[in-house]
Amino acid sequence: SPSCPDGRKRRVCYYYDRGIAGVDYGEDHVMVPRRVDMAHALIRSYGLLGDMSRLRTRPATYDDIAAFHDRGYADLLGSLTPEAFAAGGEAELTARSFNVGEPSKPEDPRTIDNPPIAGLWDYCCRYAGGSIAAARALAAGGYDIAINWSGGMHHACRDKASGFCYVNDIVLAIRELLAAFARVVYVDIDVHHGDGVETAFVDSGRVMTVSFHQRTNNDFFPKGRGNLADVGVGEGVYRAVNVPLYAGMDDEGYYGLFQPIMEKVMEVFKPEAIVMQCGGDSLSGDRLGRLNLSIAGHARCVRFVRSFDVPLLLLGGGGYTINHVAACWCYETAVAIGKEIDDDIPQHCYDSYYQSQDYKLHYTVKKNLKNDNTNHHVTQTKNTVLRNLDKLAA
Ligand code: V1S
Ligand code: CA
Ligand code: ZN
Repeated sequence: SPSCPDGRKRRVCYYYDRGIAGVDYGEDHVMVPRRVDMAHALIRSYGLLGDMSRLRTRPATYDDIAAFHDRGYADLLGSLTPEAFAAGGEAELTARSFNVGEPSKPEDPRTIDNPPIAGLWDYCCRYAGGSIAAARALAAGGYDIAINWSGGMHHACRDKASGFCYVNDIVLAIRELLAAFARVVYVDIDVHHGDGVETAFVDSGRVMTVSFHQRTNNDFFPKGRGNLADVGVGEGVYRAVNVPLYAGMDDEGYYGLFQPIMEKVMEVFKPEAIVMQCGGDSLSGDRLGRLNLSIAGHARCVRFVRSFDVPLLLLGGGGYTINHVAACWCYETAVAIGKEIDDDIPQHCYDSYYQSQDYKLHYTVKKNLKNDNTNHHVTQTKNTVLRNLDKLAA
């Protein structure tokens, strides 16, 4: 069984660029890049840095980014400052045309999805640089698993920002992997649909994208994307997999879909590398997501993917209850290494953030949250996805 009974260690490399921690989306914004610094501090305090190679990241270059993104959009990202945006005129208009600062003035300017943040280009180059370097390390064959918790910005499009994402580091990393591997699977457990990545490879026969995501009244972000019936086009038919879920989904129901679907994906597509976006907003108690996964349930998916022993790139993504996210990514780092870690959080610089979870890594999930996923919905969804995947079987 691929449920990882081997206990075998993997060669793991880990990327963390301190320059990301201080990035500020704005006081009221839900995206807090400091959560990655919190995860890093936790990883260090558990002594996990000794079990991986921490490799230096080099910020992505303009050409790295322009390998996927529109040059006009890259130029905007490279030149925009909050001051120029605030001054109005050409800079503001151009930024808005690329969905930076929203296409039109929102009622409340404090809640712009993609604000014109200070140090925008530097931020993009740093998180994308980590994912590109991680992909290159896997492609070179020296490592089994590469980790960049600052990456996973799955909504960014070729020529516009979307959903807090400016540069799509995942697309850039997959393109690097395609230089060395024939087929790549992308699996996305962020609570939101991985629309930017699906769109980039929707007609590709070499990349299969799989997203599990929340759906509520058809207006959960990104609206209209990730329907069960969206299966890819042309060469990519049946190589886009979408698993919409309703609010309240628990560990058991989630894994009951994840396990058979990923097993079938591996069987029919036979990828040579896997990229997993581990967005922490699918965890119970998230500020945006309404699923009810525990850290153990989230990490069980990572453990299952790891068990196939295919070169694996682990990325971050969403996650808006920052103590939960940092605990989750620390635990998943231990899973990647193949090491058990104590539930008691060691004393470290951020330990006060974990008071509400009694200084335990595994916080308690909501007990009385209604699970809107009926058995009928779950079974129908699973059967439809498996039937589609069967069409790829030789
Ligand atoms: N849901 C949601 C949500 N909340 C916000 C938000 C909240 C506070 C702020 F200060 C700024 C923004 N934006 C949204 C969503 C975007 C979610 C992006 C998720 C990203 C990821 O986790 O998948 C990966 C990192 N935006 C919308 O719903 C769009 C609007 C439709 C409503 C909000 N306004 C600000 C823009 C338009
Ligand atoms: Ca997802
Ligand atoms: Zn998300």
